Amino acid sequence: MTSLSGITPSGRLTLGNHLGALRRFTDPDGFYFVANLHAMTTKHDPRRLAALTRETATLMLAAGLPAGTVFVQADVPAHAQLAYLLECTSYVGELARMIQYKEKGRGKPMTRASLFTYPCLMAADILLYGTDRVPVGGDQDQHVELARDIAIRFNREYGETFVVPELAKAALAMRIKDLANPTAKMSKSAADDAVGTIRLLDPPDVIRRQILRAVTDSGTEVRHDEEAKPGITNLLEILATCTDGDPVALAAAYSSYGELKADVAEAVLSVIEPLQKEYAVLASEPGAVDGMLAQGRDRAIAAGEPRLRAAIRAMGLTGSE
Ligand code: AQP
Repeated sequence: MTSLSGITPSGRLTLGNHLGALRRFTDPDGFYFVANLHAMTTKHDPRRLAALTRETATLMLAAGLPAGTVFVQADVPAHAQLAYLLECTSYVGELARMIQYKEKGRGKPMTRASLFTYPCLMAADILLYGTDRVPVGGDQDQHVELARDIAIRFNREYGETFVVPELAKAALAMRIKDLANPTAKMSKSAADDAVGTIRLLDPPDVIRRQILRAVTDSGTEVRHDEEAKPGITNLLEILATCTDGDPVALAAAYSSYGELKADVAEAVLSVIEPLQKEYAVLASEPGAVDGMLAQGRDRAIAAGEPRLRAAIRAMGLTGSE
């Protein structure tokens, strides 16, 4: 089984990125990449993108992923090459139906073409490595379905080339919410100074303060209730995820919001501080990080190249026998 996942360097990584993704990247033979090509679907600043790409890659290594499993997407040209071939097999109609495009780009004159074709790049990411199961959150289901359709159509029209991936739904559809607005997802592209977003590399005292100031709900009872108590429910879910506990059972242990917040702060820091220590070590050894990323790049190139070549041949692009 091939496991593959990417993180877009569209902001400084958050607690949500760690609990929902990084921490779950556990396959020592997996392919984990910084999806920097995906970070250009909206206006971007090249220097900031380069800095965020490096920070994200270093955090992935700091989280314990072995050298050789982590790479930067743009370092592996096959992603963009295959994406173009897949664009040539996709229809404007199906891309126009993608919710993300409809919500973020349709009808706006300055929408980049790459926002429209982004699902083809995502299909290339998946299909290049023969990925059979794609573990993604609910908001990406539609894109994985499209990757399946593209693979099936390609195999039918040009011959058996791609593994058709299955959508692997997460057992717990985990969504860490913004601490200041607990009905919205915590997102890395929020403003840098957004108080509800916990950044993995913020100083511990800043993180503690943010948690102690998290928006709570009316009343005083600590209860897991998404509808009536979204703030407290979010804090319980963060605590449960950090301590491998059960959010509903954990609620019974608390008689005040203050006690709960204090424990959430300690639990979050017990997850984040070791990560920050490892990050500091790696950040002080840029040559070592370069070496690990080069290993990841070379392994990804070697793994992806045969399937790209097969697609090129199948589409009649070689010009030779
Ligand atoms: N709040 C969250 N709770 C749980 N998991 C989360 N992830 C992101 N936010 C949360 C998971 O992190 C990975 C990152 O994927 P991505 O970078 O391609 O994009 P995303 O899902 O759109 O992440 P963000 O942080 O919300 O970025 P922006 O603000 O750019 O849209 C995914 O596995 C995701 O499930």
